Amino acid sequence: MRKTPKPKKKSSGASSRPQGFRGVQSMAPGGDVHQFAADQAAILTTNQGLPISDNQNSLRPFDRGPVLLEDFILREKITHFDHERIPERIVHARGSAAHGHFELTASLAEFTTAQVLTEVGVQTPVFARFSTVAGGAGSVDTPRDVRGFAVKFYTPQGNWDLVGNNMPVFFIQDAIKFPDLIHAVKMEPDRGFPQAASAHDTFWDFISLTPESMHMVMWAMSDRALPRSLRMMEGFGIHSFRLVNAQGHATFVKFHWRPQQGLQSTLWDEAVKIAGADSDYHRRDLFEAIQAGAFPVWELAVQLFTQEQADAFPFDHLDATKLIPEELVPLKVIGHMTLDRWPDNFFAETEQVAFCPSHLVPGMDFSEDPLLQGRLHSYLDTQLSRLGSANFHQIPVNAPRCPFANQQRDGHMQMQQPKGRVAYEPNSLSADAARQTPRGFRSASVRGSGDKTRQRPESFADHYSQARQFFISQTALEQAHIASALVFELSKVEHLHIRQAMVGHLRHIDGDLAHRVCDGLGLPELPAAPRVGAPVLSLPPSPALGLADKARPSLKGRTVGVLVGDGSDGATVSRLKDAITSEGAVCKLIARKVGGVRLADGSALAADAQLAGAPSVLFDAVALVLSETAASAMANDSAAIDFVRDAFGHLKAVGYDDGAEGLLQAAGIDLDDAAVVPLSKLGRFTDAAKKRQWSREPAVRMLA
Ligand code: HDE
Repeated sequence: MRKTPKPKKKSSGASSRPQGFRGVQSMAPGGDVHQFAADQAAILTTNQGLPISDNQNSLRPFDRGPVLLEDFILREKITHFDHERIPERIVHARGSAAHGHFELTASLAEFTTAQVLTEVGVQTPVFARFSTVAGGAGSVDTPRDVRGFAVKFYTPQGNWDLVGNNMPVFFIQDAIKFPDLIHAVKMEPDRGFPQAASAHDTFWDFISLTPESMHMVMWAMSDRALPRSLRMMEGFGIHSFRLVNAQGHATFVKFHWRPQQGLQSTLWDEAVKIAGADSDYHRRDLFEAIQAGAFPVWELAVQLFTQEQADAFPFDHLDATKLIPEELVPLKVIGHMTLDRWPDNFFAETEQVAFCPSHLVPGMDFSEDPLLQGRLHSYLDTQLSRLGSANFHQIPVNAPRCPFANQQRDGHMQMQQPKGRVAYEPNSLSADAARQTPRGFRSASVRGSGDKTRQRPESFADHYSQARQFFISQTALEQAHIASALVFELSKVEHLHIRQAMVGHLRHIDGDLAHRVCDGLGLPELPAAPRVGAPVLSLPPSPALGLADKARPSLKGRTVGVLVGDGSDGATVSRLKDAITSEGAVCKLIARKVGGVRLADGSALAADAQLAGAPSVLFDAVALVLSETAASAMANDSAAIDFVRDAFGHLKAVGYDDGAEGLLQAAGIDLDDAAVVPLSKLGRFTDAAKKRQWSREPAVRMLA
C-alpha cells in the first residue's frame, strides 16, 4: 500500500494557508488547525493519493450556491462513509479482543502431532475475542448472558481457532435448533425488545419446551453469567475434539481455560447498575488492564480420555449439554495464554476477526457431536455474509502467519497477485506450484454403521442428572442466587403457563429449588413435573463446578474508589493510595468535582472522576477520607449515600477515616460489620478489600 508522503517544508497543496473565509473551524492550541497539521501530520489525500487542500468545504459554483456533482472529493468521502458498516455478528455481536501469546509448558506429543501442543517453550501468537451472545454490537457489557471465549492461535501449521464459551455446556444438543434458540432469546420480533436480555416470554417459552436446556439454564442463572471482568472468567471448548498422534491414534480431548486472576462475578443488582454507569465496563476493564501492564493470563488445561473411558461414562460425551466432571477425568495443565496488546484498530481487528471451529491444524480432529458438526458449516457461511468475500482470510487479523498457498483464485477484494499460468492441481507446468503433502491434515479414522436417521440417540435422553449435580455442587449462597435469578427472569414472563412449566422442570433438578422458585413467583401450588425420557441419576457433588471457591483473594488488577472532599487529610489519602497500589490495584480518587478538592493543609488534590459519574459499582472496594464538614454535606447528596450504601450492599469492603463516620451513619451502614474498617487499620482494610464479604449477604438482601 502506498504510504502518505510526509510534508516537505512549506510547499503547495495542504500546507498552504487557507485563503479567504472558510466557515467555522476548530483551533489547535496556539494557532490555526491547518497550520498545526502542516507542521506535524502526514498530508491528507483522497484514496487515490491526491493531496487535499480543503477538507472543510464542499465545492460550489458561487459561495451561497448549490453543491456541484463534480465534487469528487466530497463524493468519495461520503460514499466511503456510507459503506462503513458491515453486518454485525448474528450472535456474539458485542465483543472485545486483545493480542497475546500462548506458551506450551507440557508436551502432548504422545497424543498429537500439532506443533502448538508439542513444542514446549515456544510462544504462539494469539488473538482472543470475548463477547456476550444475545445483544447487538452496541448493547451493554454486563447483561445476564453466556460469554464467548474465542482464541485464534497463529501456529506454524496454520490457524487453530478454539471457539468456546465461559460455560462448559450448551442449551441444545443439535445444531438444527440453534436458529430457534437464538430467535427466542433475541429481542421479540414484533416489538424489538428486550435487548440483550433473556428475561422475557419467548426465551422461557422455548426453554420450557426444550428440556435438554436445563443443565445450561442452571449455569446461565448462576453468577457465572455475570462476570466481574473478562479477565476473571473461565473458558471451555465445550465439545469433545480429537487429538491424533503420529501413528494415527486418536484420543478425545476437552479444552479448559482457567484465569490466573481467579474467577469473580458481580451480583445481579450490581450488574444492572453497572450497565447504567458504564455500558463499556468489560471492554474498558480489559483495555485499562492491558494499558497498565496488568496482563491477564489463563492456563490452558485439557481433559484427555479414550473411547473405552467414554463408553463407561454415565452420559454421552458427544452431547454438548453434558460435561465431564473433573473427578472423572482430571484436568492437565499444558500451557498459558497472556494477553498483552490491545488492537490498533477496533474495526480492522476485533470486528473483522473471523473465527471458525473448522480451523484446526494437523494432529487434531472433530468429534461427531451434532452441535459441533453444525458449527463447522455455520461459521464459514456467516463470514461470507458478514465480511462479504471468500477472501476474508486475507484480512491481516485472519491471515495465517505461516506461508499459505493453493489454487483458489479471484473473488471480491482479492489482495494477492499469484504469478504464472497454473491455477490447478495436479499440473506438470509449474514445478513450484503448491502440492499436497504427507505432513498435511488427515482426518482420524472413525468406524460406524447404521441406518440413516433423524433420531436423537438414546444416550442423549437424560436432561436433568447433570443439572441436579451442578445445583447441589454450589454453596448455599450460590444456590440462593440461582433461585433468585430464576424468580427474577420468570417474573418478567407474562404467560403463567410458561412460569408453571419451568417450575415443573425444576422439580426434576432439586425439590427445594422448585419450591423456592414457586414461592418466589407466588404460584398457588407446585406445578406438575413433566415426564422424563430417562431416569434422573443422583450424581455426587462436584466441587469444581462451584464459583465461590475459585475466587482468588487479591487486589491485583482490581480498582479501589476513594471518596475525598474539601478538608480531607492528605497524609491519609497518600498512605491509602500507597497501600492500594503496592497490592497491584488501581486507586481512583472520587470527588464531587473532577477538578479535585482542597486538602486540610490547603493544598490541591486532583480527582480521577466526578462522584455522579463514578458510582461505587465500578470499584471492587471503597474508602472514604472526608472531613466532618464534607461528610455532613455529602449526607444530603444521594450520589454519596448511594456510593456507600451500594458498596455495602454489594458486599464490598468499606474503609473510612474519623471524619467520614457521619456519612456512613447517614447511609445506615453497620459500623460493626467486619469489613467496614477504620483506615487507622489499613492492613485490615486492604485484606478485606481482596474479597467479597459473602457473610454479609443475608443482612442486606432477601434471596429466594
Ligand atoms: Fe457460535 N456462532 N454457534 N457457538 N459462537 C457464531 O459466527 C453457531 C456455539 C461462539 O468472537 C457465529 O462469526 C451455531 C457454541 C463464539 O467472533 C455463527 C451454533 C459455542 C462466537 C455461530 C453455535 C459457540 C460464536 C456468529 C450451534 C461455544 C463468537 C458470528 C450449532 C462452544 C466468535 C460468527 C467471535 C459466533 C453459529 C453454538 C461459541 C452464526 C450454528 C456451542 C465464541 O456462525
